[in-house]
Amino acid sequence: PVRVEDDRTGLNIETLKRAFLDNLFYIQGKFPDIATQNDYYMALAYTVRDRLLKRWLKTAQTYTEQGSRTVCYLSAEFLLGPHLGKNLINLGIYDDVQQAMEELGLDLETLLEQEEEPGLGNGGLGRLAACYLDSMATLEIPSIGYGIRYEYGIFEQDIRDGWQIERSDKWLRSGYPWEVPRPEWSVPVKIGGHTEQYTDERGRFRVRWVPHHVVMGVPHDTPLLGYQVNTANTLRLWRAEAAESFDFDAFNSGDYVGAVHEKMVSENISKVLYPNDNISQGKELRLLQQIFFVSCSLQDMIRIMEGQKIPLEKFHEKFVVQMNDTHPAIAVAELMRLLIDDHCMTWDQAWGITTRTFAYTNHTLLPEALERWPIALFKKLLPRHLELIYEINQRFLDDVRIRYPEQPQMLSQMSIIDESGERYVRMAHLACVGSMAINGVAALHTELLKQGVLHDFYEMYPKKFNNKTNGVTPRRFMVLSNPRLSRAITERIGPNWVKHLDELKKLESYVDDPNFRQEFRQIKFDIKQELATYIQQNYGVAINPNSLFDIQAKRIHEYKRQHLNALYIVTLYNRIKANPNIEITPRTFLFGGKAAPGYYTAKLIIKLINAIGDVVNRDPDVRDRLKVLFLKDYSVKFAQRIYPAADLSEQISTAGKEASGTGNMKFAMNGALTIGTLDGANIEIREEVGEENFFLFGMTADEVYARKAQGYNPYDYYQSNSELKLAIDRIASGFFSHGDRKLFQPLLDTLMHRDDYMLFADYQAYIDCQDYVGQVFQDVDRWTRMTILNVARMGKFSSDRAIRDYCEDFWKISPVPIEIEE
Ligand code: 26M
Repeated sequence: PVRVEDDRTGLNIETLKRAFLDNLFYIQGKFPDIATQNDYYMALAYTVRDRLLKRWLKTAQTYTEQGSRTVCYLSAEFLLGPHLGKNLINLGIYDDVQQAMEELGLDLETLLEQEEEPGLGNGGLGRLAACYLDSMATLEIPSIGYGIRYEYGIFEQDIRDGWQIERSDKWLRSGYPWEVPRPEWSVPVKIGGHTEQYTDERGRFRVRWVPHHVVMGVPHDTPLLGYQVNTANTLRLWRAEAAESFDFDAFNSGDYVGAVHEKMVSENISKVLYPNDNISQGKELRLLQQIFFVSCSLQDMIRIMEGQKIPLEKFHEKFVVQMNDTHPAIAVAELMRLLIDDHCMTWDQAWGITTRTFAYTNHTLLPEALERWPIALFKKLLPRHLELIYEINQRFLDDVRIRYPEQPQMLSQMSIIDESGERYVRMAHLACVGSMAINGVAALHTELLKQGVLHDFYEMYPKKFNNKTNGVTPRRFMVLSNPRLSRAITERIGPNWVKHLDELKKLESYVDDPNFRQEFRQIKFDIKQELATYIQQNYGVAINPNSLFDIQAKRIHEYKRQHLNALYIVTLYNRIKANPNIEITPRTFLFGGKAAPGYYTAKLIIKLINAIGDVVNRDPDVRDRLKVLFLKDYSVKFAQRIYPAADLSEQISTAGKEASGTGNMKFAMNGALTIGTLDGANIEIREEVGEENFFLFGMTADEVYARKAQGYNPYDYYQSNSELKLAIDRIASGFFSHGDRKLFQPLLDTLMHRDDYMLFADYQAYIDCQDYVGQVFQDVDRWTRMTILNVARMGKFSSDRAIRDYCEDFWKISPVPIEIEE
């Protein structure tokens, strides 16, 4: 082979070193003497990218030649995390690259640290999309992820004086080696204006949409390589750009500055990720983002079909389109528009295709998160879509009328248009009507959907409903993030577990093996010590690696109840103050997570945790038995360090509120035990690991509803529970706020008089359970046994299992292996 060829594909250590130095010179334009760590990171990233390319192109070529059926995963968010380490793992060259770097006097860990992750998501929903893309590639499932290339991802979080401060996330600042722009496949997206009816040359009734303006979507592609396979699928993210010719020639000739302003407005569409998680605000720009990426993606699918000479009538045979929540649900109307207006299909033909194409995943039951758009806004931005939605709705309501002739209230309940007050388009209803399949993300969640928010749709279309319990990728969240644990596992049961996570079961036979138990404990201890060093260096707080590391890392939300955790800390502190010699298990409470910038109560919870930490960490009476830290700027990168260091995973949402949770899975896979409610996937985790290996507390979802129905009065709990009263009073007294009694009053008032998330009702159960956790932790043998069994029994929660289920049940897609001749 030619020398150049070999440098870009070869995997042996000498070649890797040569290729790396070559990229340092020709891409970064640096000699080793003057190169920064970032230059070295970039050189290595390009070296890895070169090795992805032949697999990526071969994958694309194979899919094109075979005209493979393809999953299109539509998501407003993809929270990928850093690429470099994952690609080294998936290529199987992590150790060799580590050695190559060492031989060049560099430290791979340091280079991996350089990578700025694309934070193009808020939390669970975006991260789930990323895990699913990893599993689809690993399972050799043809797939395309479609989304938005936000210029600013999720904000960077800083903590000042205990408060969250947001800084913009300039993730593209130092260059991003993992994408390839494809301007030649740009597509136009129409916005605003009006519609006109006309009769075409063949005498057919048609509608023409005359937009107010047009925005271009420019695809930026990232290859996503699977684990130990040649499959590298594509993540295609759209960047908004002004349609030059449109603005400059047709309309604004003469008004140059006006035209540039238009350009700016167009490019705003992909400027920033909305930092809300589980709350929808009905902002115009957000609706523009949705139609933008959905229209680009559907047009792209049509282009792909045309390229493969597949007739459009077979759209639903070529593609299945999975909608990640309702954020892309406008796709139902957009596909209808493309098929009818642009490709001349009849209504019935277009509807037949549409309803065989889409599937919809619901991720939340919280009413404030259900998306609805004011009709007026819809009409202004998407006049043609509104007409189509009215038509879809009318035909749908005809079916409802036939199904429920005696129940006229069903019409208003199920209508895609909410007409109870100001009129809205209900996106979940549109998604349900337009999809062949509807799923929740954990068994309980799916049941609650069927009983609650989507009950009427379940009655009408029972066969569409389906549960798909979430999963996470063991490549990133075990092999990459916890190499020592992974090696210890592989030494015992071989390497197959990485692709077949059920094989972790084989670890059960080592649960009494003193050797394995010792190694398991040692690994956890060493990782805790490393985190302790990091915390000492970055926060100046000394923490004891022998203490119980009790971690809650997730978005800050009242329903997730970080403040319940805080109440336990205050309770422990009160016990120590009352009796300084009391025996308690030393604990380190760690928190991480971002609050939506406009969510005042969530920000106050962050302040509360920091305020408690400031007092507790310095109080000599505590004698280092408690430490409380809020770790700033929680991200995928940081999550990978946190999970392996945890002893206890806090999954304490009010039952019925957390659709699934996925952090719960990542902690447990890394040998943490869970303290949790019967909510989301916790239920299934507990079922798998065994109830004796899970710390359960609190009301069930049914009990929550029943208690609310009875009339819940949190104040009664406050008055009758002395420890609870003491904890609340301590906070209210200004003890943690330099005497300021007002600071936490809004939070305490809500708790005492509303307590929507029922912290007080669960308080005692939580305290008791936490005390019990503390006791069990003292019994090292028992604890170790429990953690090993947790790891051994987590097989179900691989995203590979989830993806296989999606494939079998509604995608109807099987693997397409990619052959590469060496
Ligand atoms: C909506 C409108 C405007 C701006 C933002 C949004 C929005 C963004 C993200 C709404 C919800 C968003 O995410 C919700 C989410 O992350 N849900 C979580 O999904 C996980 C994966 O299924 C589950 O594990 C979590 O339980 C669920 O909370």
